Amino acid sequence: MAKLKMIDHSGTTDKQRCGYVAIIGRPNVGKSTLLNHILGMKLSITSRKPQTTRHQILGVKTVEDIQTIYVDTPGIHQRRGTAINKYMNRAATSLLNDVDIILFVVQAKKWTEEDQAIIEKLHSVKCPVLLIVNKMDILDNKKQLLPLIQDLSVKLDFTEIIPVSALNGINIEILEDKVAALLPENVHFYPGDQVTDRSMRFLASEIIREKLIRELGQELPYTSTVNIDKYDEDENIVRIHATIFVESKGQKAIIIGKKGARIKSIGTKSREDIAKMIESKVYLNLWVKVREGWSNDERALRGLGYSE
Ligand SMILES: Nc1nc2c(ncn2[C@@H]2O[C@H](COP(=O)(O)OP(=O)(O)OP(=O)(O)O)[C@@H](O)[C@H]2O)c(=O)[nH]1
Ligand SMILES: [Mg+2]
Repeated sequence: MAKLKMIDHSGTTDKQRCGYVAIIGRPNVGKSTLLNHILGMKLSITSRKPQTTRHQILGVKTVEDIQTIYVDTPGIHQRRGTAINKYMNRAATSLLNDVDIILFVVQAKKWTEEDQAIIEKLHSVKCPVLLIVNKMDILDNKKQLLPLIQDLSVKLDFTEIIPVSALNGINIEILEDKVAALLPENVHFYPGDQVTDRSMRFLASEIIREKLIRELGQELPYTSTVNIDKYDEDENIVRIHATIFVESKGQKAIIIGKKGARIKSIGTKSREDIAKMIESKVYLNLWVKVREGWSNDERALRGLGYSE
């Protein structure tokens, strides 16, 4: 790296900064909403239900000499140790020693045992950890903020504590400036116009999963996943064939709904969002299939895209 800089005569790499910033926290605190707000686009799916994000997703933001590579992660949790739960915890914690900065996101006024368990993991990391206190819009009184920050400041030696609202965009620019100041000098790893490492195919499967979660609310069989069987692009249209896998016939019936009404609605909403994302006409064919026990079967998981 140093050698590269010496032979570079343009002078641009001298000023360039680039680094990885992990966004971690327990489920449902607003990590993906935060990433989307920073990027100014909907990249990572969000919902009111915990455990929405299941994979690491990179969101790259390049502004002039500064490239920040954010990594959205699944919520770190302490639930039943099924194969998928373990996969999600691994996806969220495996990067802690490989990033330049960690944003530990918590929810204002709601410190839980799961937050405390994450603190234990953070004791050993070497990089700066910023505590992001999200959902500050739910505080009825701004006077609650100072004692709240004082309480949180004793939990770990945080580099910064920043109260934000990812939903309303409060203090996000301040957060981005603090991150930029901590980034190491480095050449940019991604082209300036690249936003993510993920394929359109993957993002399409995520959009379908989001509609599934949102459409089903509390009825959602947590053990559902989406597989893209075919993704064909031609000049005028993208044709996608996808399968929703569930674990029982009962779950399949719930997703299909009365006379197929629910699967139709999931399909329409997914198609609209995918079309917006890829700026093309989309044909979407959705199937629902039962694959018993997939979420607790390492091999089935790998076959369905859950592999590091
Ligand atoms: N009031 C309020 N709600 C928020 C804010 N940020 C996120 N939310 C809501 O919190 C819920 C969870 O948001 P997500 O971004 O999906 O949370 P997450 O941490 O990525 O969750 P997992 O992927 O399940 O770990 C959604 O209903 C969001 O709209 C905020 O600043 N204020
Ligand atoms: Mg998420």
